[in-house]
Amino acid sequence: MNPASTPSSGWDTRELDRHAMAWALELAGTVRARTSPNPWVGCVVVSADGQRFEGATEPPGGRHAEMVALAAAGRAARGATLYTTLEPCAHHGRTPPCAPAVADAGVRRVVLALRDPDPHVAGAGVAALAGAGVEVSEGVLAGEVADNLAPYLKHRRVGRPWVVLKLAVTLDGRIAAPDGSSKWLTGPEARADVQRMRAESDAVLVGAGTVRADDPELTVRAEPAPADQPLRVVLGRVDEGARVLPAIEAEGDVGVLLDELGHKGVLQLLVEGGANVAWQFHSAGLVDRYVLYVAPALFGGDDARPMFDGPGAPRLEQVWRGRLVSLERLGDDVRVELAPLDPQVRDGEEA
Ligand code: AOF
Ligand code: ZN
Repeated sequence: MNPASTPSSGWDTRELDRHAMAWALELAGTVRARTSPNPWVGCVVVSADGQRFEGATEPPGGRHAEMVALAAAGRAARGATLYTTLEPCAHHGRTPPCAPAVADAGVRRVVLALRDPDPHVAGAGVAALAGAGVEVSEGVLAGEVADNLAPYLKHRRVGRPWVVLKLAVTLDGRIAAPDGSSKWLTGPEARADVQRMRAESDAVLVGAGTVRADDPELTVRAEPAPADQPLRVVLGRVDEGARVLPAIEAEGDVGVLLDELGHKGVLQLLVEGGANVAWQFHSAGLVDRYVLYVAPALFGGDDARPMFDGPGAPRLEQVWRGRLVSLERLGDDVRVELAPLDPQVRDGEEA
């Protein structure tokens, strides 16, 4: 999508709002790996005479999306409609508040997808805009934006990171050979996708057993290199000289660890195995997304390591069932993304 192709006549307001918000969401996506612990926000300003200006959140300490778009619009902001994926802020953080700046620029109408659950904002931005006489429309593409911003929303609501469990498996559900080795099960396309997910994550976690078996570095090597490498976290103790060092060596309850990582501003934690770590997170119901890279390969026996090291569902009625989020071919491998069923649905079924 680009500004020039945006139709401006023959569409009703609802369609134009959705179209401009979809574009704002695309802009947000371009800065996904560079804003944490702040949200990645996209903004489009459409002037009264149909000119379009864009903005996306700058790295922490930099300008918010609305300020970038307003600066691009200059005087054309007067009488314009401003589309933003997240409610403009109303507080002084590292940067001055957006909502008063939007009103001062003479914007006539603000269209937003979601309110900002950060306790510093939480409706104060909408109130400031409405108080200054700016018309506010909420909820446009709310579902799409909520999916995109899920790690940020969870962090601000419950104080814990969004947990992605990533495992590379053979088609017979095994993640490592009997000797524990597991490198290079999947091909280059799948490994590039892991690099992308690492770049989007603020912390990467593995078990000490995986460190001993594979000696991983757990860094982002994809270009462009991120400003900050993700924090490296190991469950258990690591031998001196391991390539993963320096790392946080954690012990004890993983729920407490999530609270601690949330406190450090970790919005997304990528859990990369092995089987015992996967079991700890899965059995405690702490995984928000399961990403499995399935290789067209079979260990072909019962001695290779399974995905989960620990007791599973004892009876068929207790089998874990998820929702298929996406299914994609990556080279010779298949990427499967699953989400836990909506808690309300699970509660409903149990009732
Ligand atoms: C917006 N637009 O693009 C973003 C917002 O320390 P600061 O000043 O950068 O403020 C960070 C907070 O601002 C962050 O916790 C979130 O509530 C909001 N982020 N707000 O209006 C943006 N990234
Ligand atoms: Zn702001």
